[in-house]
Amino acid sequence: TVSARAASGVAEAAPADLDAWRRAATAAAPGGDLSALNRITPEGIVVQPLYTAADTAALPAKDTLPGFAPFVRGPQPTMYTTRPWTIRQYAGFSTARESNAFYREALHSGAQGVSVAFDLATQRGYDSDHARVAGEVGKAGVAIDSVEDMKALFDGIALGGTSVSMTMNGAVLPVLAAYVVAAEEQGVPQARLRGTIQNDILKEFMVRNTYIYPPGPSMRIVGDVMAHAAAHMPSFNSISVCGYHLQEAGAGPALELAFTLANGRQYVQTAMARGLDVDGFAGRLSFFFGVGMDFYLEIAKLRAARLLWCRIMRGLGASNERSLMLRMHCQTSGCSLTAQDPHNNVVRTTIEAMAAAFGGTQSLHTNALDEAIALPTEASARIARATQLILQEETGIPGVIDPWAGSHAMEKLTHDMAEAAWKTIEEIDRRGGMAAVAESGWAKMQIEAAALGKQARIDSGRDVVVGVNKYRSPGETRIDHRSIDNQAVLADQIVSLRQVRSRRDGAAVAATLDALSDAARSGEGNLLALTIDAMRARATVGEVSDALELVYGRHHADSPQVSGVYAEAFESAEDWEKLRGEVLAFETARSRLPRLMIAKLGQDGHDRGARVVASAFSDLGFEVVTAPLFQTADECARQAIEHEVHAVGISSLAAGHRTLVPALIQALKDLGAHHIVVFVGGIVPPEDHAFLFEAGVRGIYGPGTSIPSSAKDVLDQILKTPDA
Ligand code: DCA
Repeated sequence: TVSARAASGVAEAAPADLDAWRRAATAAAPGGDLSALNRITPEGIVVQPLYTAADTAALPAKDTLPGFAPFVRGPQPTMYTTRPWTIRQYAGFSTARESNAFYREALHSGAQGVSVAFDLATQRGYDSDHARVAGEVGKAGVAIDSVEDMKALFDGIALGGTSVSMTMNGAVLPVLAAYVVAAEEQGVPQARLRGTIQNDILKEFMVRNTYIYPPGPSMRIVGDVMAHAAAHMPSFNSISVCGYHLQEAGAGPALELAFTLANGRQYVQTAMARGLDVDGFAGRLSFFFGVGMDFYLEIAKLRAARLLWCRIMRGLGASNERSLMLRMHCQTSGCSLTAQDPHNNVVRTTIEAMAAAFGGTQSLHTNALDEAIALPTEASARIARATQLILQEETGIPGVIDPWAGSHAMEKLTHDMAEAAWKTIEEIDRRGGMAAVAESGWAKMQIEAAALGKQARIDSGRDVVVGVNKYRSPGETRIDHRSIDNQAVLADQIVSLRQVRSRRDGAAVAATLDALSDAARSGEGNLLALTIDAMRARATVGEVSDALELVYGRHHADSPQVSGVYAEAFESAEDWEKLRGEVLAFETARSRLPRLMIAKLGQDGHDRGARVVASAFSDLGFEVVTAPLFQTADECARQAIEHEVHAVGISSLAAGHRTLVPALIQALKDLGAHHIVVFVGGIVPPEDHAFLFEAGVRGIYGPGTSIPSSAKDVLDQILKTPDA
């Protein structure tokens, strides 16, 4: 009977009539237009309101299994059912001793691996006592000058059993060498070390800027690390090819994916060109992706990453299954966090962490809720760690492998994401390959254009950020945050550097450093092996860098500015025209346009914010000078005067502002330039605001400030200040 069939569910299972659905949905869609329900991402991926079997019927890679090529469903046959992803929180600050205490507590409370953040001085190859890094020692990471610091960093942590990841690129040689020697002195030979070194210099040229040497020598260093690890460190991942920083700098998921895979391919080609057997090293390449708020697309991206890497590696002649398998670490998105209503960040991070788990990551960092403001406190780090522990141990999520597989939407989005990324990879090939587009600045400009588009969509309210451009809280939520006394860290480092230098055999150190310079000059020998000798003899990070700089020089990048993208993507014409009018009125009153220098001080090379602001201000009609990276306060003051600017905007993301910004204001005063207005953008904790205003800063624009509102404020401040 009919009722018996309905009770057994047969009646509900009538064959799908897609046309009938289309008619019904069209009638309900705004303006009777079904396509109005599609979302087209800024990268051109169409996200439909409904997916059916018709969308997936012709897809080639939808019926695969985990642990088997092309690994869409994950690199391991059992995935999290036998071993969940590694909870690996990126951390490091102050001295090695303090970071060590933090790691030990984290490992005791559920963390399963260590991930070291180094301070900017170390990342750029300077010893802590170098004059250029005075404001930054121990600030955004831990200060490491020698093997002694590295030993203190891992004191009581058994390096044979703990997998350690190190975010190090520019100064990869002395830092990895110090790690090898510290382990050796713990009784753990290189052959037993497990872990990962970032060693991804191409993305440094594209976005993060902690390179030291020019691209050519930098790629030799990458290759030497890969070759040494392939021969002597069989369980150590010699590279972590990073998309995360590309996403943080503004790339959408398809661009992040394309550039990351193309960078990975470039490293494989570099190693192969040196005669290494691809299957001898490719199994130890690893990847690192950012996971943002676009939930379905982020899962699709991670699945597509494995699919495409398998295709790329087959194309390069790899045959070992392990070489075809992409293994990844993920980090929830730092740039999705807000300084406003910071508790909402826990929710954002949880959603992103779920996307990473559904995407099949091997290792994960979850951001702490206060990371848009400062370094995590004990309490916020604990919540971030617990977010992962809850996912692993309370939700049942790890119990089903790749649970989104077979979803029409997820399979189609995985395919579309792969296709979009592949198109960009083909474009890169037409332009001469990844090394060429990283060096020419083309890659950087693609990312910057994406960042500007995003900023304009947020500023004009098209992309919603809850608590920032919609549903703003009337009051401010203050939260505790960690602050580092960098002067105290510096004093500590100076003492330990003195001890190291006084106790070592100076002639032996000099001989190892000479050998290093010789090898750099001749192109012979392995630079990592030679650096291990130098660090064992107690050379310092700065001395090793100097020995190479002597031959290679220090790289100074010069990249062109994107223009017009912000103006084009900005939708609220009325506000825009009003502000443009004020800029022109300024020109009439002062006989020239408002001129502004956007600068970063010290070793903080995260220049996305600076470049976005520079480009957007210039679209608004300001004359904008972008200062070179890595300047001292004095150098910056001189440049500002030379360029006759009305204002200097300092972008600070690495906590150097308390030292560097007052130094700039003092330098301007000393040079008689009282009329130049100084403002600060970036990450400045609220309790530092009064200090900076007192030092003479005229505006502070934190994350979430819309560019037109900061531009208006800057203009008003300049108007209040008489010209020189
Ligand atoms: N069944 C059997 N074995 C498994 C399973 C499973 N389901 N899952 C993992 N394993 C094995 C792995 O094969 C691996 O052993 P191997 O190295 O001999 O192959 C071991 O268990 C460790 O698992 P893995 O998935 O490699 O996880 P991690 O050691 O955490 O490494 C990886 C993750 C992405 C490869 C690494 O490069 C990494 O940790 N990156 C972090 C980078 C970082 O922290 N960046 C911060 C900015």
